[in-house]
Amino acid sequence: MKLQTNAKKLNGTIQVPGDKSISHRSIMFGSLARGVTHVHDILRGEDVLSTMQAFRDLGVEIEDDGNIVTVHGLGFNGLQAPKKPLDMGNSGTSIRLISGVLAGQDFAVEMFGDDSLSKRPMDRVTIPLSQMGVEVSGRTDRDLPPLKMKGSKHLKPIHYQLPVASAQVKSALIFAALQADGESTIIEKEKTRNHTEDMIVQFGGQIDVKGKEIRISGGQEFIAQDIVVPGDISSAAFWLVAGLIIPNSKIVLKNVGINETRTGILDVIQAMGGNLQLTDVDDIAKSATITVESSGLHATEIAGDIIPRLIDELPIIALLATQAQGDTVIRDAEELKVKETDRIQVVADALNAMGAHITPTEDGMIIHGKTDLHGAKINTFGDHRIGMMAAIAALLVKEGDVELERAEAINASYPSFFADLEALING
Ligand code: SPQ
Repeated sequence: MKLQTNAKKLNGTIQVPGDKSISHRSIMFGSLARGVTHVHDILRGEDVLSTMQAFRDLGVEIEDDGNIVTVHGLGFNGLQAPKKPLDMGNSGTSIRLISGVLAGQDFAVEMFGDDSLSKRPMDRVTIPLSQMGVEVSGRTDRDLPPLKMKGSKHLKPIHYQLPVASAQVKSALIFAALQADGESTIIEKEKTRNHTEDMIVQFGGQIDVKGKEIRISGGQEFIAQDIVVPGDISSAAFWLVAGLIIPNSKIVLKNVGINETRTGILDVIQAMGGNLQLTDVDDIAKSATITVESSGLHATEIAGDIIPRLIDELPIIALLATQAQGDTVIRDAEELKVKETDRIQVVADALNAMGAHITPTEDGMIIHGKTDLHGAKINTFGDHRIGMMAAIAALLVKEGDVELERAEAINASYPSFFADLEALING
């Protein structure tokens, strides 16, 4: 599709869709709880729809009246063997977390996904799950999908130090540990998003978290809940950056999730001199209104334990850095290589094609700012965040067209993205 270029300003108030990580988990915990869970403001992006369909295929009744999603939980013992392979679409969260759920079920399943998911390594979950007694294998030595697995009703507890900073691996092991015979210990490499841990407590379960060490007992039961999903800061990130880099702009983002394991982008914006304000802060719901205005920006360094707090925002932060004075350095972000695309290479290639000066490195990139951007042909390669990053970059382009191939990838996390963009352009 042809993207809108040369925006004069962006103005208005946006409610971004529900948090993707919390939406996935609300379906999972709702299915595993006893009773009826209601989920308000869920994200109806394709990734979450994959999780919903997978649990329907496992026998869970899930209704959606367009407003509230109702999950009729079956408990850990009520899931049924699916009649066909489970389709995880584009969603790494679905396949990895559901592997942990199915680790404790004694039926055979197969899980597959699209071309992008079929290139993502699953060995990070299959290795520890095998140690717990699960039979699981994929393609090649990295266990690429499709995954074939057969869990066990007698899972061994695990004591495992994560070799990667990954909330998906941590969460898969937590779901397995919840069904194991005894207490498991999981030690994180870096602290990552903690929505799974939060939701265990919310659903009446027990988990002991001390810094990077998590202890969890098997044989727990959950009680159905009412969940309200806050707006996704990873979706809000596109408007935060757009508001900062497009002249004469002011964007107000209502009810955005500000769980501290996700707010690294706010720290980066402040470090770069961006004009950003938080109001209506709700400490219980962990949400706030965030307002940004066009700003002069300077380069910064992004590395270390902040990386997991902004991992999915790095593509759009790279664009932000192209509009900042000086060299922005991103390090310790090698995990970007195993996302929906190799986000180091694909981000650098896309923005360089538009005139940016980005040097990709082994674990990040160096962005030499500030540069003007021009027209180009960009391919998402099936990665929603590359598509949205390109759409925001195009707004800066004064000469030439920006053509986006495979733009439909954006539906994974933000189906109303272009409607919100139009509202801000006309605002
Ligand atoms: O679900 P998927 O495809 O892996 O989605 C991404 C994204 O950009 O939306 C990553 F590509 O988000 C992950 C995130 O990077 C969602 C997630 C979660 O909900 O637990 C955790 C992170 O992944 P990881 O590999 O660091 O655990």
